[in-house]
Amino acid sequence: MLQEPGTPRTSRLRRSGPLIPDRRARTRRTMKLYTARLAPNPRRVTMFVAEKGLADRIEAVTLDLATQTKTPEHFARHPLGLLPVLELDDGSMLSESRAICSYLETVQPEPNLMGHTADERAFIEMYDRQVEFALLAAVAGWVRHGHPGLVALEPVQVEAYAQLSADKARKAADWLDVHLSDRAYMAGNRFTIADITAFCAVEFGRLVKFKPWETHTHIARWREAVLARPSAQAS
Ligand SMILES: N[C@@H](CCC(=O)N[C@@H](CS)C(=O)NCC(=O)O)C(=O)O
Repeated sequence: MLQEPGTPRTSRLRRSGPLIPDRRARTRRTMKLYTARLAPNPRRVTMFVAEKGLADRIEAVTLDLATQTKTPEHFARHPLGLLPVLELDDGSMLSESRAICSYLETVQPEPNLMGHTADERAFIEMYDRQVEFALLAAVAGWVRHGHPGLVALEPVQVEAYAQLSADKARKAADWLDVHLSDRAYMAGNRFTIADITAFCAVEFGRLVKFKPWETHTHIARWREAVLARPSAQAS
């Protein structure tokens, strides 16, 4: 809440902590990215970090999704016990892949991955969210309910839900292929965050043998271009 200059903070606010931590009041230290192998959301951020050339400035801490995310230590970082989490240099914990990327885009504006102008920013966000909700969510449902290795995260795996998610993922791939038929990348002629989200979703599907690039030519051409980027190899 905005306050008049000089207005003291209420004791209630002081007890629960400010919504946005006062970054000036703390000492600076290296940022840490809590991440996990193979998981698509942590990979989105790892790829984003690599594209920004920030890997040397952020320490990666790899946790085991099955055994190290529902612990008191990790609940202190993320109330739902999920990954990724970026620990900022003031010690505050930022989660949600897109929020982490927005923060990093501001800290390191170039190369631009989220848009310069109002139009660019809005359309890149639109594609990023479409791909997150239509493709990544479907692939995640399919893998979590259809792959035996995910039983630690999804103790009651529902076969029907895996099938429903598989159908949705295939439909999303059909849409993606048409979408990519007249453009090099998700948002036009340059690589953006929307390509990172789409790529991480498609690659995660390999766990259930979902390989839309084998049947969809535009996805195949686009995937080759993304695979060739150092960030794809580094994540
Ligand atoms: N909306 C969150 C999703 C985070 C999420 O669901 N992460 C998964 C890995 S991809 C996770 O931590 N899963 C652990 C669990 O479900 O217990 C984001 O964008 O970061």
